[in-house]
Amino acid sequence: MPDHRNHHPNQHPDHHHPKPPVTVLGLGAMGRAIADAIHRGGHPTTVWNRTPGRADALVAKGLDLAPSPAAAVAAAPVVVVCLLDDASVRDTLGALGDELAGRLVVNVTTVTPKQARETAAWAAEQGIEYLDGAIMAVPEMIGLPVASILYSGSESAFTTHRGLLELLGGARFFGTDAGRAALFDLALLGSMYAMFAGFAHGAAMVASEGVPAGEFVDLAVPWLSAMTTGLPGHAAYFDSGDYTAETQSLDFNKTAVDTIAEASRDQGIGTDVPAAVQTLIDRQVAAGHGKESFARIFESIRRRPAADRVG
Ligand code: FVH
Repeated sequence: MPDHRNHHPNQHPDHHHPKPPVTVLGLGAMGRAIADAIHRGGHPTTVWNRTPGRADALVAKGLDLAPSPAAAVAAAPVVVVCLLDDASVRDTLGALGDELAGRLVVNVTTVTPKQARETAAWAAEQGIEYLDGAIMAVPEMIGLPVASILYSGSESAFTTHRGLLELLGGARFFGTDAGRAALFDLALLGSMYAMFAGFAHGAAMVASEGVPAGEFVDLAVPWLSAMTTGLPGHAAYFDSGDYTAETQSLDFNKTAVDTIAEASRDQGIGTDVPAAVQTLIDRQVAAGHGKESFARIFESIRRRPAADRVG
């Protein structure tokens, strides 16, 4: 686990131990937070952004603005890339193979595991050291211990530059397969989006009778928090493949979720969220697993469903 004992978000440069220069490509909300944290950590920091003007506040703090990606790359041995998506990374880095050769690229743009692996393979061909990063934080959290960033790819880069990486938040290495951090990133984000969709559905249900979400949330937070204590039990089912139900069978939960869908229709709201859960349950029930645990919905997801195949 990262060690934050010597870390403070407002670190200032130590002139006795100068830190290596760092370049940050991309000054969206996240790129700006990253560049600022790195600069506060004492690294001479050069930035570039496609659209001019987004660097003004950083330049006022002493960061250097490069006129082009090539000039930005030339300014530092470590290049942090924080762009919108994989396409923008390709747009920006694609023509910079020669300039980037011999440097380290830390790509914290959200990408798929496949895209991360492809970028890592491209980097290896160009003689670029590559570390893929997945940010589990919003910009306001960058530089604070509560921020968590997952890395995979070059282990030596992770080890050598750990101090730099920990300026952004907790840093955890997931192995030399560059796609691994992205895998965990999107798995966590997927869990989060489903939870938020569930909350939105609940809020819509009470809103149908004039209850504000601000009132509903007071009940939802402790309820959902309590329910997360069941996750390790679900994980045990998933890992063992033994779905013998002690309580809460699929049949039992089918009744509950069907009732939620019916109530949603009665209240005049959409049923997309419970419908998704109904689909997962129904596929298992149809295959004869109704007496097994609700956790068996994992089997409806873990292999891409063919219309005629379950379990
Ligand atoms: N912001 C957040 O809360 C999330 C937290 C989790 C991780 N994400 C990921 O971080 C990446 C950057 O996010 P961001 O918040 O900085 O995003 P934007 O503010 O929208 O800035 C996008 C930057 O990308 C530049 N850009 C877009 N397309 C191109 C392109 N074709 N060529 C060069 N640059 C491009 C854009 O430039 P501009 O529009 O200002 O010219 C911004 O610098 C992202 O992967 C999140 O998923 C953040």
